[in-house]
Amino acid sequence: MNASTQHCGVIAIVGRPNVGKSTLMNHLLGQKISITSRKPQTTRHRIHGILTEGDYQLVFADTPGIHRGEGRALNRYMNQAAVSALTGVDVVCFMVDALKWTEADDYVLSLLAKTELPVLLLINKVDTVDDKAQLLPQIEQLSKQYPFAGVVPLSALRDGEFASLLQELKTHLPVGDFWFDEDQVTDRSLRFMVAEIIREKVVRQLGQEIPHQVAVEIELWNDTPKLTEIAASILVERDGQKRILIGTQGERIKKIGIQSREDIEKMIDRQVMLNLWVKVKSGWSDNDRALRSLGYGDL
Ligand SMILES: Nc1nc2c(ncn2[C@@H]2O[C@H](COP(=O)(O)OP(=O)(O)OP(=O)(O)O)[C@@H](O)[C@H]2O)c(=O)[nH]1
Ligand SMILES: [Mg+2]
Repeated sequence: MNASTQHCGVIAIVGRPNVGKSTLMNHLLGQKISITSRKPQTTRHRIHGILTEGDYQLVFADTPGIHRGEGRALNRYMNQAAVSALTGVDVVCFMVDALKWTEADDYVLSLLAKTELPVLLLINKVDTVDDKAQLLPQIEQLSKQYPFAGVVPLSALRDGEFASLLQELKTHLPVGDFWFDEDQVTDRSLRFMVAEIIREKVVRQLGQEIPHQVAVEIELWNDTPKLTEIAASILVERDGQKRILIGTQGERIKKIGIQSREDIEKMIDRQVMLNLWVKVKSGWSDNDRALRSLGYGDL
């Protein structure tokens, strides 16, 4: 391909927790790259999803939901990962929920105001709004608060509605060689993706019982001719959390194992033997060293 016609750039998707950022990235890519759940603060790392269409390579950066409050080291890490995602990008998608504006949205907007980047306002979850005319006053009001480069109402869950968004994003991509192979969909390793799949199942299984104090560490990865053998530890903070995670007669951890294995098999397209262990490692989520050893160091 002639390099001079190629366009490539980074699009950061930012917003408060739970507005649908990871859902949008996954649906744009037609593949699950970033884990999602009904609970806020699901995404912890910045994750790149890569979409190559013709002469355009769009590198999306999904980010942890930005929230105020410093709290534990993990929270600081997550906010930092999201805010640092604003450097070196070409355009920002600021995502909000069509029905709910909170102080956290104000906070994100105040951070964006400090940058000079073009910002598209994405009003997500419009499928939850019966009367679409309701959106107009909100759009008008927000447009007064910030000079958005564009406003796009959408539903991240609905495929096939992204043409105008992609069109708009492409206008902001600079001319330049592709950074990634055309068939590459993420910059993260398989190991990372597997750990994230397991964490997703944990977060989804646990309801509100355990706050987000769960981390996953891959202990073993062995490709044999027939199958891939994987062993992973699920780290929790306390004994009580370990009991909850294991469940009565190991029922819950078994479910987490089955669901994770099914997703991992789909992703790597091979048979998988998955062994999960639950370990108590108290204080990991507020300990900078422990966080680094779990891969939370590389912003
Ligand atoms: N009804 C509806 N629900 C949506 C839509 N997009 C996302 N959701 C739901 O909103 C919830 C949160 O979605 P996520 O993609 O995990 O949100 P996020 O912004 O990545 O959240 P954090 O990673 O915690 O910052 C999930 O239950 C999604 O299914 C949408 O367009 N319509
Ligand atoms: Mg997310």
